[in-house]
Amino acid sequence: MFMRIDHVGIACHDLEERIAFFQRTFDLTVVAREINEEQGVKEAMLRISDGQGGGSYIQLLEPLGPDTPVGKFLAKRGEGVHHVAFGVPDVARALEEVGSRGVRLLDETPRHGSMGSSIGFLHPKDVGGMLTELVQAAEGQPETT
Ligand code: V0V
Ligand code: CO
Repeated sequence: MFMRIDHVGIACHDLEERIAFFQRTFDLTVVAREINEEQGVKEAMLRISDGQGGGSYIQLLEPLGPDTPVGKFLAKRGEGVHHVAFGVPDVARALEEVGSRGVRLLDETPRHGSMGSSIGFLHPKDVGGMLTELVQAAEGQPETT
């Protein structure tokens, strides 16, 4: 079902500061930035590698407010790894399959994700404590801009 690790999502208080750290420390490059109102985040994608069907990235996440998934996470746990996202060929189908295997879906149907992707989240309590995201990359990935 999984083709790759699409991204690791990292919660931070200050997106610009965290981007600068990852750039100067690991020589990573920002390839996309987005404000996603529905998810309550301002985010940046830093490319690690390209691959067939999509690349792999670090996703830095700053909450748009305290009453958002990342805002609540920061208040409760502080900065750090927020979720792990796996690349799948068909996210709607993957959600359906995983749901039928007894894992609670936070999204019954795919939502809009970074860089035109379609995404869906699984409940962390049903995945051994790891908030898990399934990602179907946009057509035409990997992007090279
Ligand atoms: C909460 N819990 C976590 C967790 N967040 N465990 C591991 N990792 C996390 N990130 C635990 C929490 O400690 C509780 O355990 C339990 O789950 C229920 O949490 P809660 O605090 O009662 O509930 P909420 O209201 O904080 O909601 C948690 C969930 C929420 C996971 C349901 O954050 C959610 O719906 N997330 C999905 C959307 C999201 O995260 N969007 C932001 C990324 P105890 O204390 O009861 O043991 S957007 C993104 O990645 C995009 C756009 C993209 O990739 O393109
Ligand atoms: Co994500």
